[in-house]
Amino acid sequence: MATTSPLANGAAQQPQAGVILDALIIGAGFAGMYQLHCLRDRLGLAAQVLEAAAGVGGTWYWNRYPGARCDSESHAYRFSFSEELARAWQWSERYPGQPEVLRYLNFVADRLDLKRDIRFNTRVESACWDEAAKLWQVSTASGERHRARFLITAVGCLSSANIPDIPGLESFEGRWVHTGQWPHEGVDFRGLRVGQVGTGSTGIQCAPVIAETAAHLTVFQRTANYSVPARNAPLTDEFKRYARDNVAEISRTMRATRNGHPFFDADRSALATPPEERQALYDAAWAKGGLQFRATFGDIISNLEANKTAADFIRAKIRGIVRDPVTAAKLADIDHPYAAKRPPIDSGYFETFNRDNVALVDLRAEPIERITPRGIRTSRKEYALDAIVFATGFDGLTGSLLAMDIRGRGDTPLGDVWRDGPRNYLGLQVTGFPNLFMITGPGSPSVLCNMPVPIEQHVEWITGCIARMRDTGMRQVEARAEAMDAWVAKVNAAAAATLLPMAAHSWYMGANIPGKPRVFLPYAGGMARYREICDQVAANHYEGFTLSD
Ligand code: NA7
Repeated sequence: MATTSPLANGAAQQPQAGVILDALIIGAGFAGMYQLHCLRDRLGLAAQVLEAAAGVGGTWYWNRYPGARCDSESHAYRFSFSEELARAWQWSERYPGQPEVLRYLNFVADRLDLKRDIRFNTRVESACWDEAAKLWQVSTASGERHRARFLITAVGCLSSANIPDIPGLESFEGRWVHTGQWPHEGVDFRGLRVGQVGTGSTGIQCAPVIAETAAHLTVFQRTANYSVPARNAPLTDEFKRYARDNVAEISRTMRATRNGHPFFDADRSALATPPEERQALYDAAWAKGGLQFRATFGDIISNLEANKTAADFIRAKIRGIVRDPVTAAKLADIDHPYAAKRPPIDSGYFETFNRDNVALVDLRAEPIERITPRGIRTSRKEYALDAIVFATGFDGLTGSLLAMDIRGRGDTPLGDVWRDGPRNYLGLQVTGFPNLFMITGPGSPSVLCNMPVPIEQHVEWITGCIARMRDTGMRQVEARAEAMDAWVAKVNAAAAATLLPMAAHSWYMGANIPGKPRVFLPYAGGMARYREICDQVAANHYEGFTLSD
């Protein structure tokens, strides 16, 4: 391996293509940035990032829709590997908005001097394992070819936009846009009749903001959703001081909890708590707001009866907020357990339906038939629209990986190995794809967590593995088939121990994408447990992997 980066000449220009690198990293969000820092600055390797966008940020580069905001609390939405770095940044709100998160990631990239080793505007199209040379050959959309010993995908879990294949979209005479590909110059909805399709976390964030400027907003709801108020607000000086003075303690808590958030699930049971006390605890959690609502009782995501107490509480809140009883009934007609789909948090979502310029269309009662030049036609009528916002989510966890043509040993496409659903070991490696690591792909706790936490853990584990290989003169690492089979079984068992698979239409199951195999994608056993397993594997000489020269 190179001991210094051939690219590290300090020049503020795009790094060159063509040299053989120790590692290529795909994506410059949280994951790719930290992986570059670890390999280049800690191990002294020649590493480079290829990034499709014109800047760093990943998800936060693309998702610029109105109201885009992080659902993790700001003091925990950060890198934790450096106390100094954590103290050097000050968030302004309880939940940072997209522009502030993007500023934070640029701040980190500049502070660590990462941009000189990131090739921007470079979309990877294919990656092929060259068995003879023991190198990954990577090709980009602009025709560049790169070679590297290790290939690390840091492509994000939610970056392949799901634009529904609704007949007639091409005939629409107004403007349409997907929230995950929002134009940088913004969209001016003033005076327009807007239709919004989708009521997931994104739709719930953007509807209240769009309604403020649009002449009229029609929300097309296929599946009614729970949401808890975020209670976003500027941080007080006192809280800022707390966050700065307790960086290490907050990071320790994030690493110890099931979901990487800076709070533990209560260990009391909803069922064992007397109804009046339970109601008071839910009231307090509702007043406090945020994802912590889910942690009010320890059995909410594992016991259906316990879950029903949370679900009924939220349904009652919806009916209490929304004045029109018909609209309230549609919004509260939720068909899955609370938090079995990703639980949104909001800033005035249900209240938005009390505005005169907002209407709800229940697609279960009147499915979309087609898009016409003038709007959306359901089985009941045509809704006249000037603009359509697709808040329809992503081909999650596997979409961005399979969008690249990745081929392992024997020219085998990853898509073939994953035909019936993704298979890997620890979420990190696929048998037959030596020296390819995935950060927060399927089989990782990933999207069930506060994302920086699994990202840092994966990056540090991968860095440790590569360091061990360097120190022992090994050139190849590959997951063993039996280890991969055992991990797939563990991922399935972990999901089965929760209520999560009960939301049959969730993107956790791949169910939002027509034709995608229905498999529970992330590891639901908890981040803390996952970390223990990975540490054990490393301590046992990378048990389940074959390291060879
Ligand atoms: P989600 O959570 O996948 O939500 C997408 C929404 O779009 C959801 O309400 C879907 O209904 C709806 N949808 C998708 N396709 C269609 C079609 N064809 N017709 C009507 N409605 C449709 O994506 P988000 O962007 O909101 O959130 C993704 C993650 O980003 C989120 O979980 C956070 O982690 C951040 P469905 O429920 O499938 O019936």
